[in-house]
Amino acid sequence: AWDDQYCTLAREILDHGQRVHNRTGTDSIKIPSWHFRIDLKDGFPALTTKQLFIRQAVLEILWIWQARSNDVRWLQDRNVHIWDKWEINEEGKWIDEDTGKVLKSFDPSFAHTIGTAYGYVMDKYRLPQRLIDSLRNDPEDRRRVVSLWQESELDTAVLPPCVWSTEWDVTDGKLNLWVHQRSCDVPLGLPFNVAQYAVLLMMIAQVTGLEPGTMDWSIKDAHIYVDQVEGMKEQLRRWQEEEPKPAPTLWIDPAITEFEDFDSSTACTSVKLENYEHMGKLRFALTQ
Ligand code: UFP
Repeated sequence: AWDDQYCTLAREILDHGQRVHNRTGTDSIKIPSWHFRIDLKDGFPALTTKQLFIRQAVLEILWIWQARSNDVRWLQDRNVHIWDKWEINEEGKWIDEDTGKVLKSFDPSFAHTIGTAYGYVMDKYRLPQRLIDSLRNDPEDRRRVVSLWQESELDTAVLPPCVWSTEWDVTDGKLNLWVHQRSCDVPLGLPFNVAQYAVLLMMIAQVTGLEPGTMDWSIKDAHIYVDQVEGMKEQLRRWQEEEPKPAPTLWIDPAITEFEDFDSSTACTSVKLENYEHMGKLRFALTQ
């Protein structure tokens, strides 16, 4: 189960990780790399040892892949505030929330965006359309790499992409995905990232007439920030001591045949997490 894979990684970091400094000023405990595989036939990967807020995760992936936007107001308009700390201000500055110091300067035309990252790159290189065209017209293709890591865009981005590339193949009518994450906040980022790419895999499979298959996930620098350790220990306690919950399923509106038609309004009505039992919320610090 996904909770087992997830908690095994967290256990490994706490037991064998190294405490290190990093640019955020909050130390992390890290391991160099990790890999797991999720088969969508085993249910939807929403953690049950902690409540997942799927609406925000789905809207973020639609912001990047469907709206192909870098504008943080798009998310704020839908009551999603996960990118607020990285929003470039009116003067073109990205500001440290605690000290008020300028962390990076941009052309003021980038106001209210995250610079040339994520949705900006998706749009500039027309990556989603190329992927869908290839899946529909050339299922045997072995060149389906979608890379957000574009060297020439990095200097003008607030943050280089964390989940930075995906590879897609079709085997026996199934769409399989490989995700590369260069840096992984295991308590906050990973449950969110896994769920949103699972949703994306199911959406892309539906509009290309394929079955969702497996999702491989490879991580460099898997870490837990030191101010997240207590929360993580509580989650591991739930995993070991409480009765496991069954994996939920994800309903996707079967009438939708084009990726553009998935609902990206605040209500996010095209997908619904069903039979989701979980052990309740856990709060973790979000490091800027
Ligand atoms: N991070 C994730 N997933 C994401 C995202 C950020 O885990 O989707 F956008 C975390 C990883 C790291 C921090 O803790 O955000 C990015 O910092 P850095 O660029 O120094 O790796």
